[in-house]
Amino acid sequence: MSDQIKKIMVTGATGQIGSGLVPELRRRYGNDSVIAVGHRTKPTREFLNSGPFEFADVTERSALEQIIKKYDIKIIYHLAAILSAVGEKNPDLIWNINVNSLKNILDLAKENNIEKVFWPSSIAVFGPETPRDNTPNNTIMRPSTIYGVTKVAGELLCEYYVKKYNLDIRSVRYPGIISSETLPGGGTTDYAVAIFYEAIKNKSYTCFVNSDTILPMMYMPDCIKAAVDLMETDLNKLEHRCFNLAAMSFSAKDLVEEIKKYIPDFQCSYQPDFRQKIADSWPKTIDDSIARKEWGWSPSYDLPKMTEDMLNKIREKNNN
Ligand code: AKB
Repeated sequence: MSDQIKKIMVTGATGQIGSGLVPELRRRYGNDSVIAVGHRTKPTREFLNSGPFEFADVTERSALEQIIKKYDIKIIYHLAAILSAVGEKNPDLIWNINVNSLKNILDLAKENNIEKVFWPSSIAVFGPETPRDNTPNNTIMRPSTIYGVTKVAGELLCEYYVKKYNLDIRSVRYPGIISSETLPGGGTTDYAVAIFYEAIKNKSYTCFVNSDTILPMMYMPDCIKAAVDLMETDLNKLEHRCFNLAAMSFSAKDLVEEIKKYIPDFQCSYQPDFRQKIADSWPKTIDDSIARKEWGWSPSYDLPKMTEDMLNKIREKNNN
């Protein structure tokens, strides 16, 4: 059976990445082949009408199992997750969602002959002891956030299931994701999305990290491309299963300057909060040469191209 007609389940389907990935998977493999699974966020009518949607809590294994059996799922994108800033405020919740739900998915994958699993890791696996410039794929992973701890635990869990049960699990370490469609919820890199909405609406923004804070970021089309391309790569080509990804790195100040090219009277002030410490513990730039070599990863958007597209898309949305 080709991947084209295999049934795909996407958890976290109404979240930031899911909202972009589900339509792309439906476009590629057919609407009925992609089963979107969401929990709290109510899907839009457009989302509901474009293909199957199931409500389920990813921490309830039996609910997921029912969906897997009902649709004869063969491929899973497990995107449901809590991000860094919310995680710091609710460690029990983040452990339950990020680690226990992943274990549910991996156990179900083992028991139900799931052929491939995609699970997003993050640059948050790195910490203050990791080299911050050109951070290598294989390096010190001692994060100082609970979010980072759940991502390291997740990576190790995936590695264990690959080795012990011969599962095909693939993963990327996403940087901050910038998208015009859905707002992120509770991450440290969220300022790089909120700033666009505020620049258009109010011409001013108060940023919660310092102006010289540099972080790795990626625009949504590249984020989606990475997931799909990695999942479509022949397994024999992959020596690694978890990959650093880079697209662009910029400081908050660089982003402000870029936005000012389109909105010259935009003003940004800086009031760092607890998220500054998290940002300071993460890499500034990422070495993604292994992803480039093993599966041809190459991003399409840099800071200027992303900024122009974000402003156009948000303005279009506001006019509709
Ligand atoms: C966050 O800020 O928590 C996320 C991430 C870098 O994983 N965007």
